[in-house]
Amino acid sequence: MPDEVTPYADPMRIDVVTIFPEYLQPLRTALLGKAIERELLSLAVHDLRDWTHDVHRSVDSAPYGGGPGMVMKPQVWGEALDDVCGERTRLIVPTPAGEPFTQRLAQAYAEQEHLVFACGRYEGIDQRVITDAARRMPVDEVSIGDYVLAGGEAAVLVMVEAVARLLPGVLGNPASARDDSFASDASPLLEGPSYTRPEVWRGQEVPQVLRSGDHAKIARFNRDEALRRTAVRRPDLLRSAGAAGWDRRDREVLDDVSAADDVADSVAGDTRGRTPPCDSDGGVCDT
Ligand code: JD8
Repeated sequence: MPDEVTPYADPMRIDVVTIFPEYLQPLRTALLGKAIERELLSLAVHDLRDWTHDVHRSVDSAPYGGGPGMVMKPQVWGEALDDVCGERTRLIVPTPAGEPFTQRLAQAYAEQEHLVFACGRYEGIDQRVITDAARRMPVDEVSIGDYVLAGGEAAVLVMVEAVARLLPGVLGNPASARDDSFASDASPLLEGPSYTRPEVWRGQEVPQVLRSGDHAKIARFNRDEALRRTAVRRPDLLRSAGAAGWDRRDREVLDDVSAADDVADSVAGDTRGRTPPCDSDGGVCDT
């Protein structure tokens, strides 16, 4: 455990509003649970139904214009956000129709004093709740990926973990956040493969260079592995980085991959992301 970190003047405050408060309980475990205990951030989870006034505590009604499902009512959300949001609030509304959540956005959120997450369910939240809140505070409609969830809670688990690990004192070794993948345009590469003891496992040997102690060779090996993996799994990241940042060896590695790619495509079709079967001598396959 790193030496005691003096809690910062005002650690970040996070509020979450949802009709399933228990869904956010995992945020009080592991790394984030420790950070909350050490007051490096504060977390409050609110039940939206606490702002209903009818005996059925209803939060949804039929959509105008027809269509499937139900929509969450503006009045309940309006009262809830009036109580939970303040002067320094940035409101984040998860939605599949939102802007992509990225490491860059996580870094921006980690600079904020107060984040409020509004978890929708059903077909979503009446849009006037977002436009009304935007009259008083910055509001982000954000998506964590191009797939459809049943509500915003799972997205909040993802975003709060991505933000909280960037807060001062949360990670034992802050360096591990600094060289995160996606952390900045300077590092558009995916993480390469990792290995630990034993040296040989099920006939697979840890690459010798990693046991050589030659830090320059190890750094070069890790970069080559990260380049290959990124070229195969996320060529879009290489394109967005542009060729300026590649040195001669980088280009050699990337040329090999695209050459191998063309062969692979021409022979057997696309192997993206799937670990090809290891060749017979049990050596570690490079992907
Ligand atoms: C919030 C309601 C469900 C969505 C009808 C299914 C984020 N990447 C993401 N995928 N899905 C969500 C998400 C889904 C949500 C809500 C976020 C509130 N739903 C709705 C529209 C279609 N049902 C998300 N972030």
